[in-house]
Amino acid sequence: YVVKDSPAAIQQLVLAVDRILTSGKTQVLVVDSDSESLRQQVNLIAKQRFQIVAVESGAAALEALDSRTGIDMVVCDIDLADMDGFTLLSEIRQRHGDDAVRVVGLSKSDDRMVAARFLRAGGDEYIQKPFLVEEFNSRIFHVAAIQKRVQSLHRIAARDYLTDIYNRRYFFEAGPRLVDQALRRGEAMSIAILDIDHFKRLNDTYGHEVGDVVLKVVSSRLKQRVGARHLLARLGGEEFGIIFNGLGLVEALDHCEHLRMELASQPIDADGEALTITVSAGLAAISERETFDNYLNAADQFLYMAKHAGRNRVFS
Ligand code: GH3
Ligand code: MG
Ligand code: MG
Ligand code: MG
Repeated sequence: YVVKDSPAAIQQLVLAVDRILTSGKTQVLVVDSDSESLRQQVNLIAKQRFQIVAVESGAAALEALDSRTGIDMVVCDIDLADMDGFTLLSEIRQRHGDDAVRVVGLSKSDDRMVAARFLRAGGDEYIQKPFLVEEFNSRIFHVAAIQKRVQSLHRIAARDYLTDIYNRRYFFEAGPRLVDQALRRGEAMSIAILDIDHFKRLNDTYGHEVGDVVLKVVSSRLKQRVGARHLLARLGGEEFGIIFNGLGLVEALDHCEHLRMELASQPIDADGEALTITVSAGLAAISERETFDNYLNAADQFLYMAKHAGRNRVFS
């Protein structure tokens, strides 16, 4: 950000910095039906500079998790007014999977089996009330650190090493889920495969390293153009997959045509050379209940036809 000498610009900068700081913070959902106890935990966790959402029931906790993305950790009393912590825990795991949030249970129960049962049920930590502040802080901090590592491993596992866009594994994992969801909601969706034309020739002429630069530049241009609403992945080599959320065939075709023309019209600066590259693409829209693989195969066949028709074109 460039700060010009104006209050509005400075205000904008402050907001941006705040957003960046907030986004990096661990978000904790604190659940306790005893408002005094809730307040105590919120105060302690706030001192660790975490962002907090506090609720007094299991139902509210589930709602908060459904509607707010970014909650990293749930700290819940096991004896809630509307449901017990075991039910809450299993609901969380069922709805959000094992890795989305860490769950810490608290209880003033003197049943010494509670901790064992909670951990066995998939909880990440258990804290006996009343607790030492030092112990509470340390356990919360420890669990937050584990969750940061889980998230960072997830991120790495989903990315392509060379280009840092999504990888093949993530594409094939997310694809069927997105298709199902779109069909269920009656929303449009299209799937494209893009392939750089004569990429082998480029490698042979300029070397593999220049080829890698081209892959990075093409990826970053595609990423910028495609945007966060859709899913872009490198499927392998010089081949990319795009899932266009909410776009039917006509709109997605228009989008792909723009991508194709833009890539063809902006040479890539690599190793002092201005390299003009083109791409071919195949596109299929989802229509009835078929599998993700079927749509992908259809897109692949259109790609094949685009190549045979002379490349630098989109077929659907
Ligand atoms: P077409 O227009 O039919 O797609 O021809 P093409 O040459 O682009 O396709 P082909 O499948 O024959 O060649 C793809 C080449 O991509 C071959 C391979 O060496 C190269 N390649 C695959 N992965 C990488 C990579 O990570 N970096 C570089 N530089 N090249 C790669
Ligand atoms: Mg090929
Ligand atoms: Mg190619
Ligand atoms: Mg290829």
